[in-house]
This record gives sequence, C-alpha cells and structure tokens, in this order.
Amino acid sequence: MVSLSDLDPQARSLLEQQTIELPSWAFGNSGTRFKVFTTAGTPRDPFEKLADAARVNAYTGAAPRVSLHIPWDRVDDFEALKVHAESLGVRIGMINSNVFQDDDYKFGSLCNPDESIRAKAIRAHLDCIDVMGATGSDSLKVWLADGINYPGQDDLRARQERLDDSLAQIYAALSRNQQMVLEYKFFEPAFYATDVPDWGTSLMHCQALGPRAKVVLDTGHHAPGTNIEFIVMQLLRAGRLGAFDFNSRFYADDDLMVGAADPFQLFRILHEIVRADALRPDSGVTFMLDQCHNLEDKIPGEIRSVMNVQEATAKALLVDREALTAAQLAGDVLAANGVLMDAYNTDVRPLLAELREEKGLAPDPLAAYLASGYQARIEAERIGGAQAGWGA
Ligand code: AOS
Ligand code: ZN
Ligand code: ZN
Repeated sequence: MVSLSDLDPQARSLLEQQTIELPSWAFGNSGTRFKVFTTAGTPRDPFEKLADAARVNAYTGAAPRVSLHIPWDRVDDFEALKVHAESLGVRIGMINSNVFQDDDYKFGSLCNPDESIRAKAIRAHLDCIDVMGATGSDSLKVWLADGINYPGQDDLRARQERLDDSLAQIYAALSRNQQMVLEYKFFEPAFYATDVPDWGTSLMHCQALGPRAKVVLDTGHHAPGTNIEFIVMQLLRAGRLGAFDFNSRFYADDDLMVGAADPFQLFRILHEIVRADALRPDSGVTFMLDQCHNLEDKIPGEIRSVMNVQEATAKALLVDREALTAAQLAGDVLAANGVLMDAYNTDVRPLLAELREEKGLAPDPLAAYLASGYQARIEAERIGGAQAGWGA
C-alpha cells in the first residue's frame, strides 16, 4: 500500500497545491434534449450556486475557484458577487461567454454573415471583459456554437475570416493581465461543419491573436478513439494549453463526471501534464470541470469529480520516471508499458486520505459532505422560486 511518503517531496507538494476550477452551471439543473429532471435544493441564483461550490471546496480543499457563464450568471452587482464568493472562501475563475442562446445567433455569432449580429456577439464578449474586471477574473473563455448544417449553407472560408476579425477585436480589449482561451468541439449543435472544430483550428487562431490566447481542451469534444493525451502533449510543447474542461463521454458530449467513463484516459492525460511539469500552479494551465449532473445530486457529483482528478494526478506522480526512461531507451516495450501500468494500478486512495488529514480535512470528502446535513438544509430552504437551470 502506498502512502504520502512514497511521493518525492516535489511530487507531494504539487499534489498538495493542485486546484480544480468548478463550473457554476454544474450546480443548476441540466439535462438532455428530453426531460430536464430537477434535483431538490438546486440553487435559485448565482449567489446560491457559489454557496454550493464553496461546499465542494470546503470538503476537498482543492476547488477554490468557480467559473461563471454570462448571461446565465448575470447579477446586478458583480462586485457583490465577488465579495460573496470571498466570504465563502472561493473566488471567481474564468468568465464564459454565452453567444448561443438568442434567436439572433441562429446562423452563428462571431462567424455570422450578418454584420449587425456579429457586432452584437463581439459586444457580448466585451461585456464579459467588464465582468472580468468587476469580479477579478483574468480569463475569458470562449466556446462557440457556430457552424453550419449543410454543405453550401455558408462559405467555410469566409466564416473563418469573420472569426479571425471578431476574435482580434475581442483580444484587443483585454488588459495585459488578462487572457483569452478558445475551446474547440468537433460537432454539435452544428452537424456538418463547426467553425472551431479541432485543436489545430483553435491553435491557429490563438497564434494569430498573440501570446495571451490559448486553447481549451474539453475531454468530451473529440471523436471516439482520439488520442487526447497526444493533443495535450502537443499543446504543451507549443506553450498553448490554457485550460481543460474535464468530463466523461461515452457517446457524444455527454458531460458526465470526469474519470467515470475512462479513468485510464484521465491518467494518461495527467501523465503528460506531469511529464511537461505543467502541474505547477504557475504553469498557466487551468484544470476545470465542465460537467452536468442530470440525475445525481450536484454537490456530491462535483466532489466525486474533484476526487477523480486527484486520484489520476496522484497515480501520474507515482510513475517511476527513471525506470520509464531507461526502459524506453532500451527499447523494452513491455517494461516501459509495465512502469505506466504499475502506477495506474496503484490504489492511491489511502495516500489522498492521508494528504487531506494533513490539511485538517476529513479523509473522505464525500462521506463528510453527506454527513454534514447541508443537503437536507438546502432541500428545505430552497423550496419555491425558480430554480436555476442551465440557462437561468
Ligand atoms: C459546450 O459544449 C462546451 O463544452 C462549453 O464549455 C459550454 O459552455 C459548457 O458546456 C456550458 O454549456
Ligand atoms: Zn466545455
Ligand atoms: Zn461540451
């Protein structure tokens, strides 16, 4: 059985310092194109979403930032929201722009052929930059639903030119200590061609913008069988991996809990992160969750996800790098693979329990939350009123 002392001091300190950013929308009701089931106690506004996110941080000690989605999380007074977050021991993370809800965006936002709608979408991003100023956020996160459903519906190349121009206008409005991160997704809601379908397209736009533009890798946004850790490695080599949106997919963009569908893939991704020394808090890579809890309670769902990322990270830190390099250089295929599998197959849960106890936390965050009475309290208190969902 491994314990904390099996990690070298540097690895141990990286694990202790690792933080995972939570998405505000994970605390609202969400669903598929079918029925959106509600869960009792769901937050009714962004203030309550932050209160719930703060519980995840309180029990894991590893989730001190919450990413907002604008306009879903619009409030009259963003400074008050910032103060509220701080009073709960968390702070505002990335600001996500939402230019996929209005009827105006039927044919796209930053790529729209109608100049007045494209200008509206650019203004929506400038508004997000104002929210960043008020909340102390340093990152604008852009995911676009833009694309076309049929060949010939619009000009593929002209859409890229419009995107290029729109992004440049938005980038120009960022201050020196702010950055933009651009997410890609190979399909959905557009089915024939998405305007930012892959990491290469995102990277090209980021490189054209400047050093403060980086790529977001959402683990659910790839075709089945894609080698995601290869993309992670390549973006790290280019110094352009800005953030992860962690989740699990079985079929499409399922947004299930990270580490649920393929914990081995999560380990392989974290192995590339450790290999590139990108776990350091100042590496510039944000580890974020982008998940929806359609059936399960949201707070425990987020706690479980944070724990899954920590487990994959601890395993990646346990890889015997010297033995791995030696086996690789010797051309010993089985030994090299064996080194990785040994780390992956290690039960790191006791090690993480020890780490939490050292921080003064309960060894099992999920059990501690379930025993806390918080769930029963919010279920009793938050009866009535409109519950915040995906889009509220
Ligand atoms: C959409 O598929 C993307 O993953 C985005 O990150 C999106 O903003 C998020 O899922 C909230 O809907
Ligand atoms: Zn995402
Ligand atoms: Zn997604």
